[in-house]
Amino acid sequence: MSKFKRTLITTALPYANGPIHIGHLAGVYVPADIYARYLRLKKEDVIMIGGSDEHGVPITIKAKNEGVTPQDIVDRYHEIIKESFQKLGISFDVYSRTSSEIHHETASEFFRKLYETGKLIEKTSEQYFDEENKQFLADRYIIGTCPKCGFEKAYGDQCESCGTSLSPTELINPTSTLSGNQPVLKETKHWYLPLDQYEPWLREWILEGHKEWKPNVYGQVKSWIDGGLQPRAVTRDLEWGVPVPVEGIEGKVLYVWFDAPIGYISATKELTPEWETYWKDPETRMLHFIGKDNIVFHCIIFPAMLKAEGTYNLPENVPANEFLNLENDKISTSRNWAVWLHEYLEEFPGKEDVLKYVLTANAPETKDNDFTWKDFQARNNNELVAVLGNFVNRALVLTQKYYEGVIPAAGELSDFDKETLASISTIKADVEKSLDNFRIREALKNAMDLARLGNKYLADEEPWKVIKTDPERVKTILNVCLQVTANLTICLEPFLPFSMDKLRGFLNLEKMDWEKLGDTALLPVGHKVNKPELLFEKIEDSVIETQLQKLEDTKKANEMATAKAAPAKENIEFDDFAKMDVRAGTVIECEKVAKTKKLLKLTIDTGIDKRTVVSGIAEYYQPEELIGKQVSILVNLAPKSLKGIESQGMILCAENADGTLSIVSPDKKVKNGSEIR
Ligand code: B3M
Ligand code: ZN
Repeated sequence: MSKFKRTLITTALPYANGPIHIGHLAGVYVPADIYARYLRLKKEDVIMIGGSDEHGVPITIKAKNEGVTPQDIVDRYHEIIKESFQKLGISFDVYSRTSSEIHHETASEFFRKLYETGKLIEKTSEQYFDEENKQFLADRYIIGTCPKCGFEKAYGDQCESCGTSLSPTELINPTSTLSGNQPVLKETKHWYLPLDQYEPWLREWILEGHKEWKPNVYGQVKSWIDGGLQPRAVTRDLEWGVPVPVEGIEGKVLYVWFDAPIGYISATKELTPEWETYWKDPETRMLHFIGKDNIVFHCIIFPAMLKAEGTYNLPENVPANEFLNLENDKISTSRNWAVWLHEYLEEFPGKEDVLKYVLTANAPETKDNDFTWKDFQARNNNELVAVLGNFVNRALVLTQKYYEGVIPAAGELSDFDKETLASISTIKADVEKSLDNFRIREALKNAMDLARLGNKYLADEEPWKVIKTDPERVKTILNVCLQVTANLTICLEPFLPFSMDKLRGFLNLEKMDWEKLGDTALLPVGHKVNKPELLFEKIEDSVIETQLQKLEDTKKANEMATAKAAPAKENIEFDDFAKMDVRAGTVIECEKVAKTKKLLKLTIDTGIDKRTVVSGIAEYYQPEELIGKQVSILVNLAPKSLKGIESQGMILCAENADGTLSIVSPDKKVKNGSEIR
């Protein structure tokens, strides 16, 4: 690890205003976890930091909407998030939270130091104020028309329709979401970090000094710097957050993006009294694992804060990922378009590693990527089950069958045996190279090559055939297979920790260090292995269909929520309306029309007569449930033949926003034939 003695891994602190979804996992926590596990396996000094980001305006808005306190909101989600991470096996050394006392102290102290050493600029500016509620409005509390695209509900900081970032004074017709009134501009004092002053230093440190950073990260940083940096306010007029620690200042808190990254420091303090070694010793290497929307904060603003403070290390690398989409659509909390971790854990018990595997195999490392349930199923069935599981299972079952589970001694090795065993070290080097360069997806592929190698070796050697002609040779074949299997428990440990634990159980083997990977005598002759179970299970189509149906339902619900009623038709006279003869009638017979999906044939007692009507409601009603039901029927509609049946009237239905039909019935039972008008 060259000039470094230890590694501090930070993972973006998720906002505690909603649960974790696969986008968070693929972007940040799964790759960070793999990397941390890898370093631990190499016996390096590493800690992995996590925690909930519990400040910020969206949390206060959610609290207001639910009529609870912001603390209630963050208490709720912090627990959900923490528990789901733990169940997935994300191996934080500490999972802290920014509403904690230690964090408030740490963040205040950090601010005070910048304030006292003159690193902040004090500036008074005009900001929107809600006179009814007597408070300054956070950007998110102001909506108005976007000056770029005309969308009427753009926020003070961003238009969600066209994506432009805005400042509140750019909005046309600004409105306070608290009172619904037009806010007024009023003077307020804030503290700013003069980012412009750090520009030359940032250029040198990153643009010159860190050309090795991922192109997506480097490119974004460069365009921010080239665009010109402006002083950035680090305080806000709000109640919820870390109070500004300046005498006589009230009703102001630290900007959430000022306090949140300091949360990494607070969490380290919570973890260990040695926290300063991890933050200040130049022999510590700091890595920030984040998603691409956090790049500017971790590569420009937080480093400028650290530089201003003066005693801290700077990040050595920021391996940020791009975004993961879900079934070709952007993951969105507000539209509920996501696979939620806590739901996955309930619906797929024992399949924690499968999710991590798929998210890694398909990680959005260099570009946005798409998660689909079909791909999830295919990767499980064709890779984890058919390659890894299959190889391991055959090797172990044959060992039981031929040698009662005792590792046989190898005879003389063939060239192919030697080549196979030698490949383990090559694969080890490949995995290391990929991981060392944060190419986690490639590293997983390299590691799986070992399973592919074993599987191919077994298929080529066919011990189940050789046993009939040359039983001595089979001992060698299985010894080779078992050594490969034992090596797999090391090679795949960072990626599939639960499964490798299980596999070590089958092999009756202790956990081994990375250093052992490549050793071709991990299982001594005479060692007894246990009876194996299946390492992975096939995922059936029906399971995937259930998930797709769930997403389909979400889509429908979203369409319903956003659907607008059609505008009213042109006016008519009462006489026009009176031409329609609508009556209450009762269904006395009902059946499906053969060879159609949509049609029902009904016999209706209209009070005038008993007549046949064909109606397109078969997808929404079972014939049995309609018998005896009173409906509204248009009785003077000219008869029409449908599928050879004459339909004498029409049953009135309300068409829902999603196109489904609902029969309109008299609210109380009335005499058949009653006129409806
Ligand atoms: N809470 C933003 C996010 O979840 C944020 C990260 C803070 S890291 C210090 O995108
Ligand atoms: Zn817009």
